[in-house]
Amino acid sequence: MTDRPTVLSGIQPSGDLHLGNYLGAVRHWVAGQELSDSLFCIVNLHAITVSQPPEELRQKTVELAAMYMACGIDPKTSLIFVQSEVPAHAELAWLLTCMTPMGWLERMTQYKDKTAGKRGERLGAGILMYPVLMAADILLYQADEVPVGDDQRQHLELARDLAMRFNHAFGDTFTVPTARIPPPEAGGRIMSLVNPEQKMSKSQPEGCVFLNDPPELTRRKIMRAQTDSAASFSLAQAGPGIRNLLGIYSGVTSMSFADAVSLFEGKGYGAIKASVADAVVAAVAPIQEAYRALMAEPEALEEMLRAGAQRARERADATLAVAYDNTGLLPPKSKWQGNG
Ligand code: ATP
Ligand code: LTN
Repeated sequence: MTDRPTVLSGIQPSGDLHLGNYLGAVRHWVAGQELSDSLFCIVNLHAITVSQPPEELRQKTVELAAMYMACGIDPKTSLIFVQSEVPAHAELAWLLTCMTPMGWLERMTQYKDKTAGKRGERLGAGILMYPVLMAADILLYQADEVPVGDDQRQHLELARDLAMRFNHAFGDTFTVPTARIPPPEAGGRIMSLVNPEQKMSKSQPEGCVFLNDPPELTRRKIMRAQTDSAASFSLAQAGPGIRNLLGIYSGVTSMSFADAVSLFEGKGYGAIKASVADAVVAAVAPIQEAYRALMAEPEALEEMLRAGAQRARERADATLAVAYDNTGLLPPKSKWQGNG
């Protein structure tokens, strides 16, 4: 037992990491890891709520592990593991599923957005159950804090509600987690470069800067970013596109948003975009270099993930055993077979 908070978060291996993922989540994981007991999961069971080509899913899973490390997650300090390698996630998800009112899930904004205008026959039920699996990820490790982007706020509320509901029904079992969400202009909500009214999202790759994009492509995307038609920047009149670029600048340079505003006040949009592009290219260069080095040693990555899964299983199984017991289920197999 330590007095450091337990921190858990995860990203789906459903595409490449983009600036939104980095500034909204991963950067904060890195900054906090020394002061916490941190676990970072690659949530491949979440990724299959929409169909994924198997070979691509396998590849993206390993790539995401390398990207976590390239961004600065140190596997000696933090635990990095793949969700499907810890069966307790799916097992606890079932227990929680049985006590989740369907209405809670149907009210989730992300569920409503992702299913809008689509016919039920064509949608896997995983898309509805998704936040329950996410709650299982968090509650299994008794996480105190969950650092995520602003889009995950509602899912975190659900995880808290489920922890309290379970504790109330079956006795104290789970820590009630707290969301750690950066303010929108400090990276909590990075917007799409082609449509600054929408968040930067892997499902709209044309609006993303991916951490692995070559420098020329990053520059081109930022220079073409959608902004209002003002000639020069003034905060009072600034539209969402230029504010987003300043948010990105402040994120990658670690300058406060207010200081970035002072720096660019009165400057032309072309010059601002060029500065933002330079800052992004400079920030991702060391990440890209580290990523290439890590991907050149796949055996080391596999070993790191194997060791991570082993440690995660031990921790998750301990919580699952208590949850089973409190629910009146016989203890899970690992308990009556020793640690097998
Ligand atoms: P995407 O929409 O890009 O597929 P997602 O939210 O569906 O992303 P993940 O890729 O698993 O799923 O998100 C990983 C983390 O990145 C989460 O903590 C999420 O809140 C954060 N995140 C995703 N997009 C943004 C964004 N545009 N701005 C800030 N944080 C973001
Ligand atoms: N739903 C999250 C990914 C996710 C997650 C988690 C984040 C799955 N399990 C546990 C934090 C903690 C998303 O970003 N789409």
